Amino acid sequence: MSYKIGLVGKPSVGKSSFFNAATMNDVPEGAYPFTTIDPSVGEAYVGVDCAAPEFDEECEPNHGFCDDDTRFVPVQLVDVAGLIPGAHEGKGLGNQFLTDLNEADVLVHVVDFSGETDIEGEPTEGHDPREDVDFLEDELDQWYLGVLEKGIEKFESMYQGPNPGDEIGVEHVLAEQLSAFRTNKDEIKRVVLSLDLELDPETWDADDRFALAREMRKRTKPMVIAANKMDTPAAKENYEEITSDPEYDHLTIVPTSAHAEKSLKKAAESGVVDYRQGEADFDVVGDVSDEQAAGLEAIREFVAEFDGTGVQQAIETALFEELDAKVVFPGSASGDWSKGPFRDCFVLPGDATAEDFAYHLHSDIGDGFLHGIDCRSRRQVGADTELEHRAVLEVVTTG
Ligand SMILES: Nc1nc2c(ncn2[C@@H]2O[C@H](COP(=O)(O)OP(=O)(O)O)[C@@H](O)[C@H]2O)c(=O)[nH]1
Ligand SMILES: [Mg+2]
Repeated sequence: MSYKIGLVGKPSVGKSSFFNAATMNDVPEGAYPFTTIDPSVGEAYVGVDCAAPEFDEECEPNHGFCDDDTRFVPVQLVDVAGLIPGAHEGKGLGNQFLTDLNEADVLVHVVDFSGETDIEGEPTEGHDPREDVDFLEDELDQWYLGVLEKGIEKFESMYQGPNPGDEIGVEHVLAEQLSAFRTNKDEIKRVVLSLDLELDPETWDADDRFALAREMRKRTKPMVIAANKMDTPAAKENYEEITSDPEYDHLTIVPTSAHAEKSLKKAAESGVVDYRQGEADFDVVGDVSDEQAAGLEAIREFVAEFDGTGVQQAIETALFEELDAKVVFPGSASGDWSKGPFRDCFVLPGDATAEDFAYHLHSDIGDGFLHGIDCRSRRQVGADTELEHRAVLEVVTTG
């Protein structure tokens, strides 16, 4: 039931390293294409300010954990196998890759900003990361276009009935064909109209079809770029260049070093440093060799410059900004925390209402929904009220 964040990109960009750093699991890494054969699924966390202190409570998380008033809520991270050019035609792991990718709610496109891997993931120098960004977008767009064209074909071959009012709208047929992309006829209709097209595929030329495929992809595959290997000098240069290139304004780019995150987590695990994931600093608390100390100081400079290692930031940006999700805490307006204070914290779609939240808790709670109570203001909240990010809500039911 938890949200799925998919790590995508060509081979050898650091997807498995990012995955391991974020989940602290051990998946083989190395500069070989297809090291990761099956998508690996692990648990990562998004951090939010815990609501418990506002209520003078100490939270007791059922899932995830709380560290110094930051609540870490579990999400699933999927390390999708490396994508190579031509996947939409079945190359590499082709269609399997695309199927896995569809299961993700939001994507983190890991890009090797050091330029030390070519488009197929083989070692090189001076490769322009922009090519990788373009290639992934194009690969996805071609895939969408293929599915869209099948839908158009189906529509055009349909018998349209003898009376003008009997026709089936193209949006119905396309919605069915594109259903794996989690869209619907209303969204398709909106997109068609937003592109100044008519709801009649006979009037669409090749460019129109491509524009439609691309727009559908953008809407249904929200994505963050993790500019990885930012601990290398070449990556910093590329980062400067790309973030000031107006052609790439549409991207959300988070500078990351999977290596730095992994080193810090390992050092924290062995008691050498005190580090909370996502933070821009850490304390050395154990004995370290000169070599270790130098390594840690280099990481300290990095996290100071980029406001963290970027791994946590990329995951949180994907979920909260690109996907626009939010968290809601079930609460007690009367302060009855006898079942344990702030045990749960749920991730919900950005537009989730009080009633949606009730259904998320349990279908019986949704069915019996009377009203909600905002535990901060103690005000009553109606079924259709959209909840705020970090809302604390009690649900009052008939039962
Ligand atoms: N400098 C640097 N190298 C990295 C970083 N992340 C991964 N790498 C290296 O890039 C290579 C490919 O990493 P891997 O995680 O297997 O990539 P994948 O094929 O995309 O899963 C390995 O040699 C990693 O050590 C990073 O943040 N900085
Ligand atoms: Mg891998």
